[in-house]
Amino acid sequence: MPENIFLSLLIPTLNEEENIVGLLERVMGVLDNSGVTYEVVVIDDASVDRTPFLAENALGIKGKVIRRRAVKRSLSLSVLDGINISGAEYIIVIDADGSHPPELLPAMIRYLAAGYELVVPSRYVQGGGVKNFPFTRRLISKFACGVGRAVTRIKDNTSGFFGIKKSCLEGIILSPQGFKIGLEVFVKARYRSFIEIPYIFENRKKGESKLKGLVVLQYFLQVLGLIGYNLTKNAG
Ligand SMILES: Nc1nc2c(ncn2[C@@H]2O[C@H](COP(=O)(O)OP(=O)(O)OP(=O)(O)O)[C@@H](O)[C@H]2O)c(=O)[nH]1
Ligand SMILES: [Mg+2]
Repeated sequence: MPENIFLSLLIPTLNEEENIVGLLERVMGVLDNSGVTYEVVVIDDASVDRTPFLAENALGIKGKVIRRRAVKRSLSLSVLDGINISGAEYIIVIDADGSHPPELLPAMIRYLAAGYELVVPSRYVQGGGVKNFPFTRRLISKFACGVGRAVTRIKDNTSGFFGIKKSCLEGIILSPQGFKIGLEVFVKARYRSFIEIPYIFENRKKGESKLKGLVVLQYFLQVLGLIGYNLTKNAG
């Protein structure tokens, strides 16, 4: 494992008190054994439960919690806050609900260190898949990723699990409406190489799902916005 790597691991949270401590313990266990220098940044969007408090306790000196107090919650802007305060060369973003296995972090770091500027764990490349994911969610996910292919070559483009060289993000403007932060980054960031690596996504076991009807509608608006973005970029 490369040792001269400095990594910021960003974890956006909203009411994840049932998941955050277990996830942080897994994350820190994996990263402590990996030999990289790292900080964990939890970006909490005014959770109404004990998430930020539990995260601070679990992290100790290994990271920090940003407590957002914005008028409107925003997953994209939360991740952007994390990127902005990070001093690291590499960023990895991971969900707090346990759907994304932290055990994949060393492989992601190895690919970043080998020169891939974007690394995306993927359900939709050979060897990848989902576990305990209801049939309707599977369909929605596949359909949404298919739609996302209109704006990016990344197959698992609705995921919030990715690693990127921070310099590829300089100057990019993320949409505050974008719930699918990965898609925003896959379309807007300036990376010269990427790789998707297979993994098994596991449906959240605890805590409330935020996937409501409105989110699906927002997603289609987000894709339309990104089609417009690509057209303007290509024309300019
Ligand atoms: N900071 C911040 N984090 C959020 C917000 N909404 C969701 N999150 C976090 O972002 C990650 C992804 O959200 P999820 O609710 O898991 O979204 P999902 O995976 O599409 O759907 P479910 O797992 O079914 O809920 C989790 O770590 C959430 O706690 C938000 O508005 N602000
Ligand atoms: Mg989830």
